[in-house]
Amino acid sequence: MVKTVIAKAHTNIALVKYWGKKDARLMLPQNGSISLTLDHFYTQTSVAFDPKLKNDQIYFDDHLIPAGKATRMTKFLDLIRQQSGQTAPAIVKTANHVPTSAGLASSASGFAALAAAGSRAAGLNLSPTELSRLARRGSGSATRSVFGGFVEWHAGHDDASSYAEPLQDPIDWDIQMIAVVLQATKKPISSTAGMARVVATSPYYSAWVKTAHRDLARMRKAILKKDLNAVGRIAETNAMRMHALNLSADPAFNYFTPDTLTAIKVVQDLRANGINCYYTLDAGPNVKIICASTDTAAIMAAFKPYFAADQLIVAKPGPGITITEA
Ligand code: 2P0
Repeated sequence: MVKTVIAKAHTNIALVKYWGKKDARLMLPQNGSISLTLDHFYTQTSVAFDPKLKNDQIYFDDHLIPAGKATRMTKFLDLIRQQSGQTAPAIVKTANHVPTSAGLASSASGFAALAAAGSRAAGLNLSPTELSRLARRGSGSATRSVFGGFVEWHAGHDDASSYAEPLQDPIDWDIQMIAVVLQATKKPISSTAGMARVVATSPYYSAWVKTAHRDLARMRKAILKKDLNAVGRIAETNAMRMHALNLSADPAFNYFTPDTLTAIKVVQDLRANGINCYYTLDAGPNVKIICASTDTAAIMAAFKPYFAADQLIVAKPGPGITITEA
């Protein structure tokens, strides 16, 4: 009988970023990273291996993706088949639960959900660490989406040693993110290609790796002390250093839009006025504000002259992956 397995994985936002690989095949990062898993944005994916199928069939939001347009996912299914001995093609149905056109749909939640549903459907019963290692082969940031709360991905030096584990979950103190969703423009360069260019051409890359190690140690302490200001300060500086790498690449690139800079300025002004909030940015124009829930109203009010209310989405810390068999 064909077994269908459904997995739900939440996206995560890095507070100390992953930006560069030392092994592209094994997806080993140059440095470790720390993230916060969010409750608001997630991917739900079902997988069934069925010998009656001729090829893998992949549906995104009920639309069948034409063969050849989902090679990253079919290659990942090949990896699951290789690990499990399963030989049948798979039917995959996946849906991203993010606000329409938020641009926050992420390979992190996507590959974490596919790893969990796919491995179980293929007959594997992986431990959380093994699942994190498998998700890593799909997309680096997916390594962390296996877990909830604050999560650290240990860079490691080979396939066995590069995995994530929870740093703090559940989180019993007041920290959240507000995503500022900006007009989507065409991404100048994918994350995968952007980070590869940076590693190959930025003269500052070795300084990044050095400061990232320092940031990891400081971030672990800040999380342990439940110190919002320290978490925010370290995350903000780390994010801007990541973007400085992009500006220092050859050829240079960046993910900012004019609205990105407006949102950053609003956060800086709020802070100058005594509201403890900080920003971080990933490989896109959206700004994520790190703050306490008690400051939500003040932050919303400050953004109101510049952005519509529906461009601001409050996200709380979210849970780790869940797997169910249909
Ligand atoms: C992160 N980002 O740590 C960093 C910060 C974006 C900025 O991981 O090539 O989709 O699939 O491993 O994970 C986005 O890149 O790249 C990312 P691949 P991924 O969250």
